[in-house]
Amino acid sequence: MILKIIFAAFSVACIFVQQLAALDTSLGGGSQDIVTWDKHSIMVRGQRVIFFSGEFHPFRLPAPGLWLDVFQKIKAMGFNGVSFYVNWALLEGKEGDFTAEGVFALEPFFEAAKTAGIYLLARPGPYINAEVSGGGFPGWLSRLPTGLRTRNSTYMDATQNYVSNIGGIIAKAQITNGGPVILVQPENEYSSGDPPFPDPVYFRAVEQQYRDAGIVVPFISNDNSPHGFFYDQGPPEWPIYGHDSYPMGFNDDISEWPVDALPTNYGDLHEEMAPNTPYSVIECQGGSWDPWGGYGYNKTAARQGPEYQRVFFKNFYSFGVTIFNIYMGVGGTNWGNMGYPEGYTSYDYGAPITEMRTVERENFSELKLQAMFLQSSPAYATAIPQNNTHANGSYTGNLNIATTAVLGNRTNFFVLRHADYTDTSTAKYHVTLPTSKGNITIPQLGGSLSLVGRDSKLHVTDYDVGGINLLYSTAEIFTWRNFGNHHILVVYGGPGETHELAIQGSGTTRIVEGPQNSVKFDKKQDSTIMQYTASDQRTIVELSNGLYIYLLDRYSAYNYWSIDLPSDTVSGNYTNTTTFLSTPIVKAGYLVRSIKVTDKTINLLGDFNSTTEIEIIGADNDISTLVVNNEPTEFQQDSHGVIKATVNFKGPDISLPVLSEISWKVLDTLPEIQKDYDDSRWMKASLSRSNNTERNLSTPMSLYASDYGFHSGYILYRTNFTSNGGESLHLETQGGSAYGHSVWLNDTFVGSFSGEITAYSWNQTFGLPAKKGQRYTITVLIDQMGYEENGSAGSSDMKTPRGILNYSLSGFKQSDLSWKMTGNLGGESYRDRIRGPLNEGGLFAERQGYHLPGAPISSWKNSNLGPMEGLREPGVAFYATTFKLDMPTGYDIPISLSFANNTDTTSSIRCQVYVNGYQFGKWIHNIGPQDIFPVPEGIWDYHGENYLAVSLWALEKGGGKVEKLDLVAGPVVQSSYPGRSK
Ligand code: IPT
Repeated sequence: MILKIIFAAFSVACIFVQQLAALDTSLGGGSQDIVTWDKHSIMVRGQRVIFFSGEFHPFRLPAPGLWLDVFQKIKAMGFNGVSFYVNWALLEGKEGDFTAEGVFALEPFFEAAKTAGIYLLARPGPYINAEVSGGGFPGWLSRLPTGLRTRNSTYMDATQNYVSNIGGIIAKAQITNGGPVILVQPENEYSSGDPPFPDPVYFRAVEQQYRDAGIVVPFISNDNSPHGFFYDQGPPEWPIYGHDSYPMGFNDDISEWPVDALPTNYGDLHEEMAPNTPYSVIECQGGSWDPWGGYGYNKTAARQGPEYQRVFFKNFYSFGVTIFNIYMGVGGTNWGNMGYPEGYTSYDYGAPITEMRTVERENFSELKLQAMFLQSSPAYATAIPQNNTHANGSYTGNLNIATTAVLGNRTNFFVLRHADYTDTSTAKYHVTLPTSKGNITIPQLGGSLSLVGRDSKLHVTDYDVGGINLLYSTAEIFTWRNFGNHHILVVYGGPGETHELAIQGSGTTRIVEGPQNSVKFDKKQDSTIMQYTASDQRTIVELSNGLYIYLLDRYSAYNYWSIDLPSDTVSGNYTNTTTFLSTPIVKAGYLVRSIKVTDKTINLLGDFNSTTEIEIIGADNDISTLVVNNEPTEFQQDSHGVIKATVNFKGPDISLPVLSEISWKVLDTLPEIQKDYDDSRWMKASLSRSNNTERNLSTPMSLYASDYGFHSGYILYRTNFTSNGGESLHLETQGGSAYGHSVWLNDTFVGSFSGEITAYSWNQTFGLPAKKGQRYTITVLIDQMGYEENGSAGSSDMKTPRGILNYSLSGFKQSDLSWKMTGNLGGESYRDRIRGPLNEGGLFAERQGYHLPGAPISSWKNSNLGPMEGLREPGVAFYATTFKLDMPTGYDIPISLSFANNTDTTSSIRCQVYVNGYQFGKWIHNIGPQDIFPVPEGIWDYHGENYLAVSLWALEKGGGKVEKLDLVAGPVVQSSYPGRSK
């Protein structure tokens, strides 16, 4: 089957060989030799790099001063890479008008990556998916009379301005120019669509656009799953072949894992499809997006939590993956209408680093253990994954356990899991592993090993600990260090598990910490064998060859940090196993960012959320000064060289304004329903045809918002008629999942649709209280939720129109009515170049710029409680206030806006919040699930005046209010990161 697909793709390719010949022959490899690859891994200046990367979207954190903080946390997780998308819709809101300045500028992002020592994989699209409006396509593409993601020149020409500009910006940041970018992925999951899609000629043409823009580093692809697309084309060199994997699916709350979801054949497929490129997973599920009405991100994080990470990620290690990107590595925010209709404001994703940039999820700690192990194991990069067709029972004789081997020249890796990976029971086993001393059945010192439910473990044999041979270990390795004749090895196991290790060479052993009977020792195979049961009381064993072994349980191991410093002074490479493996290990708490040893001084930078005992393991014996977060700190150094100190946590004084107690101003932001409202400057719906290839018009004039250049937020329509008495109005509107609409006849409310998760469009008939002979205005307000994605190549899904699709007014012909409409001020000629093309919608207050700091609110009416006062009738109000923040320095304290209503007593309301002009939340109480909206420092001014505005649209009779609105601070971290407000 797979071969058939490959063959089909190949034959399609052959047809286009002549066209391909016309393209630049340097495709695939680029014309540089800094980043190279072979079948095992990429290499940077000849040094192998296991590219462990987390997806991070700068456009979802519009506070450039925080980017370095995020990069440092990724580095602390043991990762050396970040993959990032660029969102075209934000950079070319108007065709031909590309701009990437301010919060949209990428140069500071590149600079921060470089400072932290993070390599970048750039994924600029032009199509990105990513749960953003239109999958990253700007709204004006809706008007192209062609399918999207095709070789059609109308589409290709439309992409050219963006690709040449963004390609040029990325090109400057390539490693060949001293920047952090080492890989580029053109397009995104260009893998599905009705035949003839996916089209190899189109794919090549996109690559060519990027080559023309100056990209010389290798390309990498991301097939949506391993089909093998485009691997076998493009002489003389191929791009690296990669694919994505989301085995757990999305929006599932079930604690049961899906069956048959563990991809055990991907290693074999890789050998069949792309054996000459490193095995690469470009998006490995690291959480999940969450839809309107979804379960919320804590559930996502738990479902894709440590058990999932161990079973599914270690399965990828069993295929020898060396390019491994976790999607998402870092949560973010769909601020300013950038999200797609299925998603709400938060894009936390349940990621290891949260939307608030905290690192307290266990997902972070587990990934750190895994990444740190692989970065400490250079032998892994070249080890060969073995076919695992007969994995069940192999090496253990226990058919309930599957073992897959990755065999090196000398060092071997074995990945064990339950044969039924969903099994929740514990399996006992013995394992017989090949070693340089022959096959050894483990444990040798009695008892048995155990694999708890939904777990996976890595065992090693003949593993090099800086010149000392670890003959085998069933305990997992966190990391090791080599300091001349002083060595450290840190291992861990699940609490209560028995583990056995063998260190080659005779010699004596001594327990230097922990109960004297906690380890069984013996000598066999010319080695010291030791067995321990993992617990929260650590044991440290000293061997006479200078090796100290830290025997831990997994939860204790979470507190250990090992930092790969930003760049190697000799090669300039951002990661260097040799220097990394001679930097002291730190036991601390919340986060360690860096450790530097110069002369006799140690400088440690870390973040603390409680008073923490720290240890520095592997420092020279003559350290005279310890500086923690720039403060000289008292310490003791014990006879084994371990430095111990206490870092005190002092809770900050935080005073935040109480939003129900400060003064608010209010404005009626629906003047459109008033008699004297002047809509003469609105856009007349005058197009009798639409280029929209997704849907034919059902109205004499197009009412698709995209035809008039309105692509974000609320949209409004108005029409007039003279009544014959008691008309009924039928409307079909469309806005995407969870959207809503309200309709007025003059200033009389006639009805609403308050939204449903599965209702993308809605038909509704309204009886109008209209009196014969009188002239009326109908006003329609629609919440459009963003454009659909366009995942299927060649389709026009993103053009799915927004606005009024159809209408009829009893007793009138459709053509008797003429409509006017508006959306954001200026449409595609948007005015706010700071916050970009999507941040504003068509609400009156937005069109006046009243969401921006400096709005003339003093002339507005006073409002006692602001949005907590609310409306007694359907309508839209705009509340605003200003207040000062004076947050303590030396801490990282996220501030969120928290909405709370009692579900039973509330009618449908929709709120949007604006912080200093940035729309940072859409709260739809009757849909949910998001009530708390984090806003980053940088959007808040932590040391000055802030302008907060909240729009409140009450959709039902009786109006509505926000019952409780608060500023919430925390979690509080005493932070060594200085650069937040920049
Ligand atoms: C994959 C996309 O490439 C990525 O942009 C994002 O949308 C992700 O899904 C889901 O969060 S597409 C894959 C699920 C088929």
